[in-house]
Amino acid sequence: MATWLQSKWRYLFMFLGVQLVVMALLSREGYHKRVSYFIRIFRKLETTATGTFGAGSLHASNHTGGDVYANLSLLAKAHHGRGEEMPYCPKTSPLIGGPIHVIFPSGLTLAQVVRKNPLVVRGGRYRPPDCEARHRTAIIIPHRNREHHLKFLLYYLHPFLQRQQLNYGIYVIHQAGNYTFNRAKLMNVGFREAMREEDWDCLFFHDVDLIPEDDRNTYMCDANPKHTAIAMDKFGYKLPYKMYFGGVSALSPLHYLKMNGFPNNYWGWGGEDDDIGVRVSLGGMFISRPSVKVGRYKMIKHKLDKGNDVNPRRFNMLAKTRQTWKLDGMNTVEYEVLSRDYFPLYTNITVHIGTEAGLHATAPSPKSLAKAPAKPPVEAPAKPPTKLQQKH
Ligand code: UDH
Ligand code: NGS
Repeated sequence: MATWLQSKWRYLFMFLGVQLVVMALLSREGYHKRVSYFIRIFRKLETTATGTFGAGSLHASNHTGGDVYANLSLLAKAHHGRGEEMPYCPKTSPLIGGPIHVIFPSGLTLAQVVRKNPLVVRGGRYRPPDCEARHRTAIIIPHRNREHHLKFLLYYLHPFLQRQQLNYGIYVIHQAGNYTFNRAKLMNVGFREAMREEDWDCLFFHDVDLIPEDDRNTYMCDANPKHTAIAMDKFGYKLPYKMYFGGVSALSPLHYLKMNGFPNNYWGWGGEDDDIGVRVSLGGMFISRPSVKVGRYKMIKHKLDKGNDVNPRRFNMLAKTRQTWKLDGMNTVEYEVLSRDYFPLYTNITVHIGTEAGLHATAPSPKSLAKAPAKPPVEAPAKPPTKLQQKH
């Protein structure tokens, strides 16, 4: 009995000893990490509760990704002044961090975004302070009445592009007036106006409500036109259909001209992105895409805008892209720039783009436009799946 008791105590002591050693190791290695883990959880709760970007939460990150501003404060310190002798930036930026934590709290102001981006200069331009960028990218954003979305996009996009060590500029192409919105025509305007200012080697056509969630999704052009918004949260982070070309795409000036730019005649919602996708192949090119792991975007939820009703003619128009792409596009775009403002975070170009009837003619009656030919489309090159068609 005594021997049994002795061995029982021995095992108990051994067990306690092991526990002590484990605890000692844990507190040496992991104490700091564990404390900051709990602080992060605490901060996340705080952010959700207050719904604002508080001083702490701006730096918070969690398992869904890191803080898009992490590392960037080092850049300001590394500023050498722009001498002739700057080396090229490395082929892969050392600032890239992978997944980004994206949230949309209500308290953010544009002034805060300006303060967070001290190296961005007039008109939303940036060049890496310590190396010569290998890529010059213009971001073109079609816009009307979406200031609250623009604020979030700017908050995330500026540091995202700085982490990629790009020479970049952000252009917001603002449609003047209340006539039906025309996303693709605004892109044509953006292309011409941005190229007028600088010899950009890549143009990103970017919806205002899509926030990239991984900075390995590099905003540089490929050998073929690139569609980058391939995994959006609203589509369950999957491509909704094979020919989908909406949301965000990247083309070099050469790609753009090869396909005669984008169509000018899609007024209202839908179909213009499918037309652009078809133009890529009609121009003798392919659609390139990043992997679904990095081509991830979070969409800022919203309803269909006033002045952007679903275009009832889109399927008939799409069926004719093969006949129309050379007759309508960059070679026929007509518009009038009403103002050009160099704001701290972007260049704003407000533009008059007219109506279906031309730049100065009175608008056609909505009834006459809604009339669709009785015959169904003969050829529907970029026909999306029935599920999506039925949704509209
Ligand atoms: N845009 C504006 N203002 C508008 C309309 C569109 O700025 O009034 C721009 C903006 O950049 C937007 C893009 O055009 O991100 C595309 O328009 P959208 O966001 O309305 O299109 P999306 O397909 O969303 O992303 C539509 C939501 C509901 C569609 C339901 C159709 N049945
Ligand atoms: C297709 C539209 C596209 C649109 C896509 C996603 O059906 O323009 O749905 O729409 N094509 C036509 O209507 C011909 S979404 O789910 O984002 O509203 O981009």
